[in-house]
Amino acid sequence: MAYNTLEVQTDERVRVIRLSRPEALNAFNRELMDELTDALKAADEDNQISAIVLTGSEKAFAAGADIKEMADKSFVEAYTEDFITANWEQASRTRKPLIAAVAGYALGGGCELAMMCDFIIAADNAKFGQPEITIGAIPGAGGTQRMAKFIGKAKAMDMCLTGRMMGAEEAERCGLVARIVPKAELMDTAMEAAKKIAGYSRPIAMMVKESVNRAFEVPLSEGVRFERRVFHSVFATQDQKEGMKAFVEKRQPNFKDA
Ligand code: CO8
Repeated sequence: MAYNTLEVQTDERVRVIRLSRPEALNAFNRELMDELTDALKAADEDNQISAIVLTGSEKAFAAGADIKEMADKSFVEAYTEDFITANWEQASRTRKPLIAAVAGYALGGGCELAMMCDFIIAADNAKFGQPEITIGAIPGAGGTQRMAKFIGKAKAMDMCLTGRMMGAEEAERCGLVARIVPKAELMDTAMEAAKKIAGYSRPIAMMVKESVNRAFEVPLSEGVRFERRVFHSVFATQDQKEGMKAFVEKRQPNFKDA
C-alpha cells in the first residue's frame, strides 16, 4: 500500500517504516497516525516479516503530535474521539520485535513512540524530550508512565517538568537507549540488529519480547512465573529441537518458525 507520510520497505525479513513528513519534522497529524497504525499492523500480520525498524529522518525521528492540528481541539472532541489512544497504541501492541532507530528530535509523542518500541538505537545527534509542559499540555501517549518506569522518577520528573531535551549520551547513561552510533551508521546498525533477530525463530523471538514486556506489567514473582510457563512451552516447538540439536552437532541452526 502507498502512503503519503511514510516510506515502507522490506529488506529480507525486516520491514522498515520511515516517518516522512519533512515539512513538519514528522509531527503526527491524523494522516500520519492512521498510516503508521496501518503499516505496523500490516508488518505484524505479514508472515514474511520477523522484525520491524521504525525510523525518521536525520533531523527528526518525530517532533511530536501536530500542534497546529490539535491547538483548537475542545475537551469534548478530545474525550469523545478518544484522541490519541483510539489509534495510537499500535506500536505497543505490535507482537514482533520493533526497533526504533532515532536520529535528531524525538520529542513529545515522538519520544513516546520511541519508548513504545522494544529498544532504541540512537544516532549521536538524537535529542529526546517531553516538552508538552512548554505548550500548556502534558504527555498523552504514555510519556509520564513509560519514562518513569524506564529511567526512574528523578529523571522522568526532570524531563517532564522542565521540558528540557536530553542528548544521546545522557539517554544511554540513564537507560533510555540501548546503543549510540554515529549518525551515518544508524540504519546499518539498526538493520544489522533487526536481521540478527529475524534470523532466529520468529515465535521464540516473540516469546522473548512478550516475557520482557511482562516485567513492566506485573510484580516480579508473577513475571518469573509467566517466564517459566513460556520457557516450558518452547519445548513444544520444532525450533527448540533444531536449535539445541544444531548446538550439539556444532552447526548453524535452520529455524522454521515452527
Ligand atoms: N507540530 C506541528 N508542526 C511542527 C511541530 C509539531 N510538533 N514541530 C515542528 N513543526 C513544524 C514547524 O512549525 C515548522 O513549520 P513551518 O516552517 O511551517 O513554520 C517546521 O516543522 C520546522 O520546525 P522549526 O522551524 O521549529 O525547526 P527548528 O529546527 O527551529 O526547531 C524543534 C525544531 C525544536 C523540534 C521545534 O520545531 C519544536 O520545538 N517543535 C515542537 C516540539 C514539541 O513541543 N513537541 C511536543 C508536541 S505535543 C505532543 O507531542 C503531545 C503528545 C501527545 C501524544 C502524541 C500522539 C500523537
